[in-house]
Amino acid sequence: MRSSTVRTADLSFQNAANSAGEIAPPSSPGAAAFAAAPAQTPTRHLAEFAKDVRESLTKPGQRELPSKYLYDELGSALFEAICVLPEYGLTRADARLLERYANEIVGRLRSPLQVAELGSGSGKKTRWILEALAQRQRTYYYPIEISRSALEACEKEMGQIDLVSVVGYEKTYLDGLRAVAARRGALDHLLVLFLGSTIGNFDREAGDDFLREVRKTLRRGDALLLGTDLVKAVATQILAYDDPAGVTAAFNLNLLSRINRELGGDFDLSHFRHEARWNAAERRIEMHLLSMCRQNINIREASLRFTLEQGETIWTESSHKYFAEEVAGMAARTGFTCDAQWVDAAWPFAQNLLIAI
Ligand code: AVJ
Repeated sequence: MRSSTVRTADLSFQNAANSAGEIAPPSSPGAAAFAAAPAQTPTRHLAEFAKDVRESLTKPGQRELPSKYLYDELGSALFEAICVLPEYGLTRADARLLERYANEIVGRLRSPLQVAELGSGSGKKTRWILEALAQRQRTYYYPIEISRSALEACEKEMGQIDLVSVVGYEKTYLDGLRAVAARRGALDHLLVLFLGSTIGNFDREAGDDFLREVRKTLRRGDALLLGTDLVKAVATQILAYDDPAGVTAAFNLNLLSRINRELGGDFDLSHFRHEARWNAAERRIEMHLLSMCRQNINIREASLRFTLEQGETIWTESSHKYFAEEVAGMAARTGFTCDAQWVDAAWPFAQNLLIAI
């Protein structure tokens, strides 16, 4: 049987959604699956963006911007480009492990199994898991993604796999996961995918909190496949986040252009430089935007004016790196057990299969 995924921008279908902007997955094989309507209006999105920008840029001490705002349409495209950089081995290691061990991973889980993915991106590497699973059962796949362009690409790609039905959720991770978990049948097990070391964007403590929240949405025996980039030589890690072609610099600087575009900011990008730092104490790469001179900034829609000193930075992202051995502890602290771990030899990266206990 063919998969039956339909994506529509037709407003009449969005009207069929409930107030939370969700549409129920198809109840019978062959029924059409529709992606969720946007959960928020553009104005609400903008008001929240403005508030987040104002709060993070006026933090005492180190100014910041939330990394989730790196991923507008251009930012998502630049991230896709980062993933094919020779210096950024992370995504290829992630994909290699999934390609190589998909059958083994899926073999450890019980049917009937539904799959949800947090921050699916374009979802290319997820194909290996879905294909392995579709060999034994019809599979419902729920990508959860705040970037609409990435979600659309993912739905298009995964909807082509036989016996896989895709229902996208344009929502934050936990809201999306709660919606997916609430709708499944009494006997359905859930596999949650959190790939690409996206967990690394959280501080270690916030990462634990997040895993606990994920656990709350799950039943005992449900699974979380967690991708973690491992600690490696510092020079290798720096190059991965400061590539000579300047793609990561463009990705970082685009956050300032996004603020200019969407919030009426007046950042002059030529007065900033991209910086990638290794923070050894926290075991993380930090991306910063370094102010090259003393400059006044005005962001109209955030009602914000401030002065950046020469040499001052805006901290835009953290990418925590892990020891393979520390994942079992993360699992134990958050209501899981680490059932299995697969590590890539060429680029130290681990897939960890966590089971809810
Ligand atoms: C998508 C968050 C895993 O931290 O490595 C890549 C994002 N930032 N290059 C990462 C990113 C700069 C990436 N994650």
